[in-house]
Amino acid sequence: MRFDVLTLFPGMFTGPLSESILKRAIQAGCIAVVLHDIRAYATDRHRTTDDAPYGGGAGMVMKPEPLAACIRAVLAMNGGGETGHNSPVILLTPDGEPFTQRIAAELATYPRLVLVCGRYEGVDERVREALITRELSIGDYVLTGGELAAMVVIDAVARLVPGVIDSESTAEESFSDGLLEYPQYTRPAVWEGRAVPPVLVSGHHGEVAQWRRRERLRRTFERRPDLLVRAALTDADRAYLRTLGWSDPGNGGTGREHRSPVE
Ligand code: 6GU
Repeated sequence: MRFDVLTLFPGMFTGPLSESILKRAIQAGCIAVVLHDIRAYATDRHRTTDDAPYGGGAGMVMKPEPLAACIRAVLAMNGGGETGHNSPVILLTPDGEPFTQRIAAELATYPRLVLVCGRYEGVDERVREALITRELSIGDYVLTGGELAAMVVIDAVARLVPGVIDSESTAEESFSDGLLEYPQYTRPAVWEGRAVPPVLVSGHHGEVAQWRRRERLRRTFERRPDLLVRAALTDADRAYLRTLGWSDPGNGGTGREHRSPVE
């Protein structure tokens, strides 16, 4: 899988891509990250990439011409196959669609993603209309630019690409089934007076599995009760959650408050 990243600050990516799992994934050829400096597509003497907003106001807006030229040049580059045609062109922007594990899994099915990092107070709206196919935000807070958000998307998508990490790790994890993870322990059995839960050293695999399931349910109920509406719950899960004080919304997991009898 290939990620083309369009940015005014390509240096922001070199650190995260040079360590650990992403470094190895690149070395192994599982993923490629190609950085494109938008400033290289500016044609004036000062290589200008931003300008004042029409109508006035604070900050600067990314000019359409260099960004459009960069996007078009990148789409015309052939990554050694049919990768150029249906690649999503994704703008990272705080007013985008909230990025989720579901979207990461969907993006991991493409051979190539084009990630456009917005800077300044924004990108000229006409470039968004003409060339951007999707807009993503990584949460309800404001970053200085889309670079760190693009890096988050690359990380979340890359680990779903076959061969990047052990597939056992992604199959059962948080958000795939809508529950948070159970707590983890390793040696020593007692650390600073705190013992590991005895069930984990009991050797009873069935009891370990039940304990872990219940810990996932308890954590999700305590920390992210909003996730329980869409989680895949069994009758036993619901019974356990009720012992914790949870009341089943009873809407069939549709997330709707009310359901008319004829539906
Ligand atoms: Cl994608 N960009 C910026 N600048 N800020 C953000 C964001 C993106 N997602 C959350 N905050």
